[in-house]
Amino acid sequence: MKRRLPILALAVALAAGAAYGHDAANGAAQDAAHGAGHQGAAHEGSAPAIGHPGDPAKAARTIDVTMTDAMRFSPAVLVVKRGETVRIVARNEGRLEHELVLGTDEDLREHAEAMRKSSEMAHAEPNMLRVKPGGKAELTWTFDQAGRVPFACLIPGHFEAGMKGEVDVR
Ligand SMILES: [Cu+2]
Repeated sequence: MKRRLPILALAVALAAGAAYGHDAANGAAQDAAHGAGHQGAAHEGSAPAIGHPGDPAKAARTIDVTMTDAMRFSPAVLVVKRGETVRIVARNEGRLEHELVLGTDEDLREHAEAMRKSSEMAHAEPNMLRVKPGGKAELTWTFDQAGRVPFACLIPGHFEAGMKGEVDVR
């Protein structure tokens, strides 16, 4: 098993490159962030961009997302207004567990890597939800800045299969 990890990591790196390669500017930013990543705070410069946990009482609306064993979110692009607090309700229509994690591309990649090293890694953070087959879960988030906020299912194999989407903050 251990011998396979570098190959998996490479495959994921390639997949991530393919998935995000269309955005050259973003790719350059990621490269820059990667280069600077070990100088200090790992999330410096990236954390504020995705927003922060929202107060459920202030959620202006609910966005429904479905998750499937085809390793897709539907819709894959969620449009919100800058500053808006929304409740994201995810329904799992598959027979596998799925999750939805908000984060920068870099954060998601790092998190996916950690998940592969410890697939039973238990975690519960405000920026994520995990849904059992046939179930639903929700999170409330405030999107502070215009731009794209990626999200993905980081269960091993799912991220690599393209189970990702983004919030388009306008
Ligand atoms: Cu999944």
